[in-house]
Amino acid sequence: MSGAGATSLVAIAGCTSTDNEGTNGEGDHGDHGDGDEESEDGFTPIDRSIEGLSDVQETEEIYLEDGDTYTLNAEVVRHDPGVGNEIAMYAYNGQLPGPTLRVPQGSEIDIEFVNELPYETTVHWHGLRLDVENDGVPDMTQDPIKPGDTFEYTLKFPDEGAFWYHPHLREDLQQNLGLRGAIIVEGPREEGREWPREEILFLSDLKIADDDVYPFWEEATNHAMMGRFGNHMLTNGVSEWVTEADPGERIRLHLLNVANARPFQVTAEGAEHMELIGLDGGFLPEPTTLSEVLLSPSERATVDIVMPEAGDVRLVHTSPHGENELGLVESTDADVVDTLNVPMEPHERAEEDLSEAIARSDEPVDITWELDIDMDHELHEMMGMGDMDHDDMDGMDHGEGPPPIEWEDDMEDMNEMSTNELVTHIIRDQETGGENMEINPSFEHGRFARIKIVNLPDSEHPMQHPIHLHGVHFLVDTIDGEPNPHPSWKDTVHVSAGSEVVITVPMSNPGTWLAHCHISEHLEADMKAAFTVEEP
Ligand SMILES: [Cu+2]
Repeated sequence: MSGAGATSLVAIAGCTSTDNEGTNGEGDHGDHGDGDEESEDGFTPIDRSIEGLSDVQETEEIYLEDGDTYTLNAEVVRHDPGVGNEIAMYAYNGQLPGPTLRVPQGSEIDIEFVNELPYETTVHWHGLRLDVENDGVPDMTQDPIKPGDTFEYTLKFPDEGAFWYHPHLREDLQQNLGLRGAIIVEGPREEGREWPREEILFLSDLKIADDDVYPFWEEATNHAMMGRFGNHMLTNGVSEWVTEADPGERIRLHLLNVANARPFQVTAEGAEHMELIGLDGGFLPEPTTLSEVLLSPSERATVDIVMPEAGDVRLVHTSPHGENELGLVESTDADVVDTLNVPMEPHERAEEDLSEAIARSDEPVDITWELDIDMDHELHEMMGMGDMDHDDMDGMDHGEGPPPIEWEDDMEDMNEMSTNELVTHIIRDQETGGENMEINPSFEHGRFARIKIVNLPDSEHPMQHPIHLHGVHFLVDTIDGEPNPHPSWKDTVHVSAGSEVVITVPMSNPGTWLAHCHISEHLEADMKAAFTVEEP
């Protein structure tokens, strides 16, 4: 799957620094070699040396049982993600994606985490309703883990489904460079029912320039306005992901959007059909046949595809800007198998689980959050716009409100220079006017809170925001006043520009938790609030 074993390396242009500290990427990251240039604003590029790094490894499936301890590290590896030369990437246990953890529902597992990156990090266990001290939020639930230090996480898995883990410190660079892994929580499975073969697909992108990633600065996050959109699409860290299946075979795909900013809209061209089974951590009461599935950053979908009697299936990202191939399922020469009428593992449990939240649809909203942006005057000056009315800015004058989704970065220069020092993304409590970490409403344990999220259509740069709540799961109740056609427990809700959604959140897990936008650069630009679930 990777460039492992390649004998010739293409040196990164101008990079002459060496790492004498061994193979794990630790070392003096103050030495950037002669060729690394500061940005115009004096920011330092991160170390991109590949000297002495180990090759990336294949992703392993790790089966864990209740009470097990597993050791996980984060390190720098060398890998060609399909750009034609090896570059420095970040990996959990040397693997990209990191090891897949398969665990039984209801179990408890310890993770001994070792930070072998040259930077501080933490690990967030996305979607798990675990105890708050294990949630991995720096300066909130734990101190940042320094290079060389360890941290022990205790994970709990009350819910069946597909979850994931990723860094929660400089996520814009650490996750983008490869830190992500899947957690599959397996519930009880019924005798005589089929569970199809599963494939886990991490969808992401990289912004490549001059044979390496476009620079990341140590001191600040660039692309803070829109997020970093890549120009290379990656599935499981490679640009040409391929598998094989028999004609008529049913394959269960866990699709995870782990990009910084890009929304993916996935179709399965050539498939007999595609069924939506679940979203984020949850299952739908009934599978739904559909032609495409939209995933904002950190959202997941579990879909079944059924292979045609003849021919391959192409997994494609489609947007108004065109198509990108994400993967290929090649047909074998085997006889056609009929999986269309085989009884599948049922999820009646999902309906029962969700019914109490669905029944709250008529209840009033408890709090309303507005999504907004504040751009520094300096950014306007830099673009030569002075005090120009922002309605006149290129790409923002649409007459009938903003486009609901920004599919690509069509203001690249301005986006790149908008650091998180110049742009603040805002969650604002409509009632109190409190913004970002000034917000921390408290809820009684067991209460079903109703939160409305309004993505202001007339902000200075309206765009979609995927809002993620830690520690709890929720039902997306309505989207622009209409009932959600795909009810499921979720942990992230995509809110289009100019849209409003209402979510119903069972306040099930005591602690003070983060709620934030999962566009990595928006998180770095302060787009986060807290909420508290009281002790029972
Ligand atoms: Cu955002």
